[in-house]
Amino acid sequence: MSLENFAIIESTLREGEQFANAFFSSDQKVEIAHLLDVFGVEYLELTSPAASPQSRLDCERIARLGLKAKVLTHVRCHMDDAKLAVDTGVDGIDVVFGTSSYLREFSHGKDIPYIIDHAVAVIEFVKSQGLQVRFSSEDSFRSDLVDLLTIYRAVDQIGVHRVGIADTVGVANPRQVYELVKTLRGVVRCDIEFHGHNDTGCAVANAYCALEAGATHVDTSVLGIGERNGITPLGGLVARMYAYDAPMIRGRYHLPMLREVENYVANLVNVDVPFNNYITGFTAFTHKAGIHAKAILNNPSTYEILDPADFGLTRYIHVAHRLTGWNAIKERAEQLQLSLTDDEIKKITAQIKALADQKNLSLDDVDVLLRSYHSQSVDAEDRDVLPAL
Ligand code: HCA
Ligand code: CU
Repeated sequence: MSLENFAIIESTLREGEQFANAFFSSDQKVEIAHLLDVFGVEYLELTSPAASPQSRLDCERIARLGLKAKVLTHVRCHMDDAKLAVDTGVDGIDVVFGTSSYLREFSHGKDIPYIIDHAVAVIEFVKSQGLQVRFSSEDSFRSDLVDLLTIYRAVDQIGVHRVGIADTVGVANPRQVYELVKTLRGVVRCDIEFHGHNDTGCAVANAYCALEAGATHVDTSVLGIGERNGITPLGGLVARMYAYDAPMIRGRYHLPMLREVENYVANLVNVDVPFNNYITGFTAFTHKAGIHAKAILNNPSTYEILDPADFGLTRYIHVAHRLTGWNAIKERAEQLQLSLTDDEIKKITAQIKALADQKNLSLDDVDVLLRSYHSQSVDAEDRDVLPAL
């Protein structure tokens, strides 16, 4: 079943290059490729060698790195581009054609028999060179279903390795993705890839539903960077799949690398990792309300489906606010190695809540209170044991 056998096609070096702020030097591309390879993605997809002379050189360079990940490049469904791509030494070629009525009318103006003829010629050529080949239709969700299935059936019959469904404009919802992939699963024998844009925030859910319906490959990019607001983010897909089967994801990927590759890419494209980012956002493992903090201290699974330690991260219990509880304050006192009775902790907690009603407290404010309470109680004990002078 695909949910266990899925593979990631990491497209930061192709779709990600289409992000507004992206410019990757050759060395930076190599570094991204290495980081993603150590993380363990199964495929890397690179910008077409037809895009520019440097893009061609970069394809050749990355294809020669000897990475564990298979290296793919992404080209239009043209024989000239396919020849250029084969010559770069990559492991496989992803070809794409626009099949939607919009693209057929306003972009390339080609009809379905023309698309099939070209696809068949390009696929047969790439296969004859001993490379893997995938055929995908741009804007699949606004393509006519009969057209789409006719094209996919034709390319499947000549032995394409994968067909791709692309939600180019981010219009699809999870149920539509499920239905289209399920229908396609009944028509082709080859693998099925899903590429989803995130314009309406469905890219992770759509990718997951594609896998549930029988897709085998999902396209991602680091932090989701790509055209407009991008595609399924690598971290988001990993979080989703971890929630499905944590041991499988822990076994397959070197999870602590996620933050490193995200920070590296964020810095290159001049963006901050969002506060609410999957896994690595700065509040992703912060617990605040007293009830949450108490339960988390007893058993982290109460409010965490992802274990931060698996990603080389730590949880944080936010104690300095009016929603706090005495269990959280007690934990803080223990961290500071201040021994206070439960009654004392409860009194301090009440004081913290009263103060936090007046102003935004810092952890320092809490620590000062805990320390001064502690030293008062130690003084009091000393007075009790010392003989009065
Ligand atoms: C684009 C092309 C693409 C290709 C996806 C694919 C898309 O519009 O830039 O090859 O499956 O979103 O359709 O990224
Ligand atoms: Cu895209």
